[in-house]
This record gives sequence, C-alpha cells and structure tokens, in this order.
Amino acid sequence: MNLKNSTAILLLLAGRVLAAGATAEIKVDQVGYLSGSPKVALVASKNAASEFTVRRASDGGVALRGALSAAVDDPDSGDRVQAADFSKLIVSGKYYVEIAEVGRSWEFAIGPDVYGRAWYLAMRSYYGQRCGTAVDLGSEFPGFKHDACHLEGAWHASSGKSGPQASKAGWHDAGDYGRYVVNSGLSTGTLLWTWEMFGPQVRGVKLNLPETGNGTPDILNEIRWNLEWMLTMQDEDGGVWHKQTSERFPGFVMPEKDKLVSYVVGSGAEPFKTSCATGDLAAVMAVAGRAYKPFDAAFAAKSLRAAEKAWTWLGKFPKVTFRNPQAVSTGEYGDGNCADEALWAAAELYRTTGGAEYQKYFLAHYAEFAGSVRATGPQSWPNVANLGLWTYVLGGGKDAEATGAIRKASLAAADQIVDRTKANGYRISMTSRDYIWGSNAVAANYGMQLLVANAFQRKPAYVEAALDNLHYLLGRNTFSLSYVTQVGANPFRHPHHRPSGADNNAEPWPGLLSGGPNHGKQDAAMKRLPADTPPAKCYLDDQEAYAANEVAINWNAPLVFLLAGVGTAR
Ligand code: G3I
Ligand code: 9MR
Ligand code: ZN
Repeated sequence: MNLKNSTAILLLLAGRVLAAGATAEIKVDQVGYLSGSPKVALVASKNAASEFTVRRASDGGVALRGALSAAVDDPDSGDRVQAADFSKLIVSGKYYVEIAEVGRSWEFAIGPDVYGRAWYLAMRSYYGQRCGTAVDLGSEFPGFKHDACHLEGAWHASSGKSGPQASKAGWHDAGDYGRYVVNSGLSTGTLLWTWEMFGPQVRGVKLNLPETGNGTPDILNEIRWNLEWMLTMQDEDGGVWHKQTSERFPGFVMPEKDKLVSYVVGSGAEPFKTSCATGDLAAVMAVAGRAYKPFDAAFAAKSLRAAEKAWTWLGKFPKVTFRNPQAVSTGEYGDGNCADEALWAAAELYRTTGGAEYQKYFLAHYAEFAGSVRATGPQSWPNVANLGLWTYVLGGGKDAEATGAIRKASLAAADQIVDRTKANGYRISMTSRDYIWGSNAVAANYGMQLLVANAFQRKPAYVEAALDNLHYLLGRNTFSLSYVTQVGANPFRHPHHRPSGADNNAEPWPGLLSGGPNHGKQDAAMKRLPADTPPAKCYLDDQEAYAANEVAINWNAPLVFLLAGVGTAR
C-alpha cells in the first residue's frame, strides 16, 4: 500500500466515523433546504446548549454561527425542542450542523432545486408498484426487479359474475398486492393535480419508464398505468367494482410468486358495484379527459366517456357502500358516505366539459361540505370533498358566491394551519389527533392544502408551512429519520412492503413514504410499545409494524405533490 492510498483510506475512515457519529438529537431535513426559504434545524437534547455552528461538509469550515432559541415543550413527542435558524446561509452546498454539547447532524444540501432527486424517486416508486408487467429499476438500482405478476384474474361471487376475468395493469396498493378503486381514486387524482398545478416543474422529468420518449410526459405515462386498470373495473352499465384482490393477504413473497386468485370483488348484492368507487373513477377519468388531450386525444376521450357513464350510474345508485364479503379479509376502504365522491366527480366533470348538469349538481350540494375545508383534518381516501371544492375554483367556476365561499374557507383554514405550525415544537401542522394510520400522509396533505391555498392567494407563509411539513417527513422529526426509503442520510429501512421484504436487496425499494406514527397501534408489534408512548413516538421501523410502517400509493401522492410544488411560489 503506498502512502497516497493509505492517506485516502484514513480520510475515508475519518469520513465514516464522522458520518456514523451523527446524533439523532439534531434534526435536519436530510435532503435539504431551498436557498431562498427559511432554514431551521431542531435540537432535542438533555444537554443544555446555546450556540450552534453550520459547517461545510467538504472541509468542515465554518459557514455560519448562531444562537439556539429557548427550548419549548412538544407534548406530541415528549421532547423539549430548540431551534437553530440558519436562514441567512444561502450559498449552495452540503453542510451539517454542529453543537459542541450535543454533536453533529446528518448532512443536508442548500440549493435552488434540492428536491429534484427526491421527486424523481417518489414519483418513480409507482413504476415499482406496477402490476401485470415485469419491472426493473435498472442499473441505478441493480437487483430491484420483479417478473410479471397477477396476469390472470377471476370474478368473485360478490361481483355478480363468475368465471375468469383478464387482469390488466394497475399499481399494487401498498405493501400488499391488492388494487383498490377508492384508494386509486385519491392517488391518481392527487398525481394528476400535481401535473395540472406544477406542469412546468415536472413536464420534462424523465422517469426512465418503458414509455419514456413516447412524447407524453412521464408523470402522465406512469399515472396512465393505473388508470388503465381502473377502466377495466367499470361495468357496461357504468358502475365500478370496488377492488381486485385475493381473498386474504399473501405471505411476504415477490408479486410473481403470489398465486392466490386475484378476484374482482363486488358488494355481494345488486347492483354489485359501489358508489364510492364509481364516484372516484368518475372524478379522475374526468381529469384524465383534459390532462391527456394534448398527448393522446383518443385516450382522453375514452376516459371522459367512462367518467360520464360512471356519473350516470352514480345518479341511480348514490348510496351503495362496501363491506368486505365474509370470505374476504383484504383492505376494505369501506367509506360509509359517497356524497363527497359525487361532489368531486361533478366538479371535475364540470371543469372538463362545462356541462350545465354538473354545475347544477355542484351548486346544489357544495354547501353541504362547508365544514370540509378546515384547519383540522385534510383530504383523505374517505373524504375527497376538498378536491371537489377546490377544483371548482381552480377551473374557473362561474358562480361567484360558491367560489367566494370556497376561497374564503380555504384561506381561513390555511391561516389557522400556519399559526398552528408556527406554534408546534416540531413546526408541523399536525394536531395530537392526527397521528393515525398513515399520519405521514396527513402531514403531506396539510402541505397540499397549503399549496392550494397559495394558488388561490399567494402568501409566503403558506409555502413555508408546507415546506415545514416536508422537512418533518425528510428527517426533522423526533426520530431524525427520513420517512422516505433511500432518501436522506438516515432513512427508515424496514417498510411493510412485500417486495422489499422478499427480495435479496439490503435496502428497501426506493422513494416510498412510510405510513408513520400511529397512536392507534393496530398491529402486534406496535401494541408492544409502552401504553404511555406519546403519539408522535408511536412508530417502529419494523416490517411487522404494518399500522405504522407500511407504504401506500395514496401516501406517496401528496409527497409527490409537495416535492413538486414547494419550489414554485417563493
Ligand atoms: O372512521 C373512523 C373515524 O370516524 C374516526 O374519526 C377515525 C379516528 O382515527 O378513525 C376512522 O377509521 C379509521 C379509518 O382508517 C379511516 O380513516 C380506522 O380507525 C383505521 O383503522 C383505518 O385505517 C385504514 C387501514 O387500511 C385499516 O383499514 C387506513 O386508513 C388505510 O390507509 C389502510 O389501508 C390499507 C389497505 O386496507 C390495504 N392495503 C394497505 C393499506 C395501507 O395500510
Ligand atoms: O400486509 C397487510 C397490509 O397490507 C394491511 O394494511 C394490513 C391491514 O389490513 O394487514 C396486513 O396483513 C396482515 C394481516 O392483516 C394480519 N396477519 C399478518 C399480515 C401481515 O403479514
Ligand atoms: Zn401484481
């Protein structure tokens, strides 16, 4: 070994020791901070400290010194938190925060476009979830692949039909291999909105898909994979079956090894299709009817026809809800009220077609949802009313009273969310009651809500609060964990995700958002946590902990929206 090499090795080792020496007591967004936005690290330590230093990762040189804020109690985590504000630092680069009494943080970037890579991974994760085709993440992620899966299907007795039924495309919902129309609705809706609101940001990004280069933006190529499956779930009469899954969850095997029959599952009695699934399909196919028009007019027209047929069916059957048939134990997505799905469908159909019938329905019903755009509890798979209300305004809805009321409620809610976010120890919009199954998507959806408010009326505070929620997801949290796989220096590593559990790769599949802390603790691993665990701490990076550490298409979608949108409005 020559001297040059050994020096290099020593330097490398030193680097490792330093990296391994990062303390979870200093919390940063491990991806980074936008040059022109506030930049705050948080500290939760027993050691009293009053000063911090931001150092350049390259040479350890001092970039900025500052004073830590007074400590505040954060009851949701049980932490006492101080803030290190280094907003003044605007030079692009990689940095870490150091506090003499505490240690050093993981590294992060400062720059004008720090979220590009995370967006690519979060959006490309849908390609990894593709059903009905072989998937290969390629040389960038060697070994991350699976063979074509679930190519055959059958009608479940609950569907009103029998015999085989071809199975086509779609995304695996989550850590399981089911495909669920209701959850597909919110997921594709949120992703299509990302396209509609932040098209210039995402239009040119290549996701390295089989379709890349076909002239259609890749975000739309990827979304279409799931829309194609949704279309197969629509009956001739316009109604939509609820889901396509096996009767029970398979074991932790790769998708092509899952040989349980993939059934189209219905409501078990006439009319067999369900209202929420039909309303969700109507809404997203209406969006597809405008989004794909410049790229594939025939597909856009087909989508719109599907939306119109679904709408007609929904008029006849507005209240057919879903419960799992006796033999079926996969995810239920059993929303008991489909009026919000109908509102969303009407609003999207109106936005696409201008049809008087849709506007009439919307105006007759929107006031019933006056309480929906609120500061506590953003949109979610059982509650899509917000999307209906917002799309009416975003699409230039003509009724001044309706648009005025929706705008006003949206801005009032956003103002309240901003105030609460500023007061929160971790600077997030979460309330103590928001730590439910999929709480990380609650944080992301507050972010989306804030960015929609910003589209109504630009206000830096809205964008900054949205960014604060993103910082939480990317590491500025009680665990100092990035909740997105393979993103940031200290990401979670054991998702409840069958491909990640069953393959031979050391790391999980990239770009997936964990469900996050869940006070409900509905699985055996979580139940072992002490009873008095504070809500934000009810989390385990454990594959068994499906109530806190699964991944899901409807949770990734608002993350994709946020990552695309936070850079827009400064
Ligand atoms: O309906 C009540 C509501 O009235 C109450 O205010 C609220 C307070 O927590 O709880 C509501 O019910 C919750 C429901 O989600 C709706 O939000 C349940 O407690 C909660 O257990 C339920 O969790 C769902 C979970 O499946 C179990 O059904 C999650 O939202 C949903 O994301 C998750 O989805 C699963 C699929 O079933 C299967 N595939 C994986 C996917 C992700 O884990
Ligand atoms: O893997 C399943 C996950 O996708 C669901 O969200 C979760 C709740 O429905 O259930 C998981 O499956 C578990 C089942 O419910 C109980 N036995 C253990 C299964 C996980 O291996
Ligand atoms: Zn599959």
